[in-house]
Amino acid sequence: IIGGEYTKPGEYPWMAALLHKSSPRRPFCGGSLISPVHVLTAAHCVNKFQHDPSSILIRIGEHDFVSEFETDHRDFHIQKIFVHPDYEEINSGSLNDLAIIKLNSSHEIGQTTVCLAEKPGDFQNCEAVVIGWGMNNPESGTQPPILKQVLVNVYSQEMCQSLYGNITNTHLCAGNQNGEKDSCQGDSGGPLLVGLEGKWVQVGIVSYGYSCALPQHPGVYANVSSHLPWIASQLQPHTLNGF
Ligand code: 4AZ
Repeated sequence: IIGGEYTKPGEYPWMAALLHKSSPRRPFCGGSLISPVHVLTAAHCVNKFQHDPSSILIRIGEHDFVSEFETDHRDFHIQKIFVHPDYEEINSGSLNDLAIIKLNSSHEIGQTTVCLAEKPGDFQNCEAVVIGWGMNNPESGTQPPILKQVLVNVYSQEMCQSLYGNITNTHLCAGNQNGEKDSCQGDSGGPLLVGLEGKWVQVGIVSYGYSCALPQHPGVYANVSSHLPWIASQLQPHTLNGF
C-alpha cells in the first residue's frame, strides 16, 4: 500500500494473508474470508499452486507479522483452489482475475466474514479503502510488517477505459488524481472496500496496474459484483453475506 496508514489490530478480522510455507514472515498476496471456510483472492496469486497447494498457508486475522504479542491469527492449510474458468492474462493486464480457496478446516471457524457487493456499477466516484501488506515504496520495494490501509476514489469506467484500454465491466479502477495513494505489488488478491450502512462491503480484488501510485494510472481491480454468480456457485453449501 502506497500512502495511507497502519490499520489497528482487529480492524479487519476477515483479512487473509497468503504465505509460502518456506518463507512465512511476509505474505505474497492478500485475500478475504467470505464464508467460514472460503477465501477470495486473485487468480494470478494462486494459479500456479492450483494442482499442488501444499506449499502455501492461509493466515486469517493477522495484523503485525513481527509482533510476538499478537496471537489472534489462525493458519489454515488449503483443501482446494478454484481459479475462475475464464481467467486470462492479456497484454499488461488480466481478465477475471479471481479465485476461491477452500480452507482445510475440520470445524468452522467462528470468524466474521466480509460482505460482498451485490449491485454492479454503484460505486463509481465513491471513496473506497484498499488494505494489504504490499510494498509501501515502489523504489525501495519494502513491504511493511503491519497491515496498511489507504483511501482511494473509484474511477468511472469511461475514465479508466480512456487511461488503460481493455477495461470491461468486470474491472473496477481506483486511485488518486495525483498518484501517491494506491495498492502495489504484494497487495494483490486483497480487498477494495466501501463503507455502506456502517459495515464494510468488498467491491473489488487487487489485480494489476501500471506501476504503483502514478498520476493517470489508477489500480485495476476485479469487479466483485460482476462475478457474484460464479462466486456464490463455488461456495455451496455455504452462502454469501449471511443469507
Ligand atoms: C502487482 O504488481 C501490482 N497499483 C498490484 C497492484 C497494482 C500494481 C501492481 C495497482 O502485483
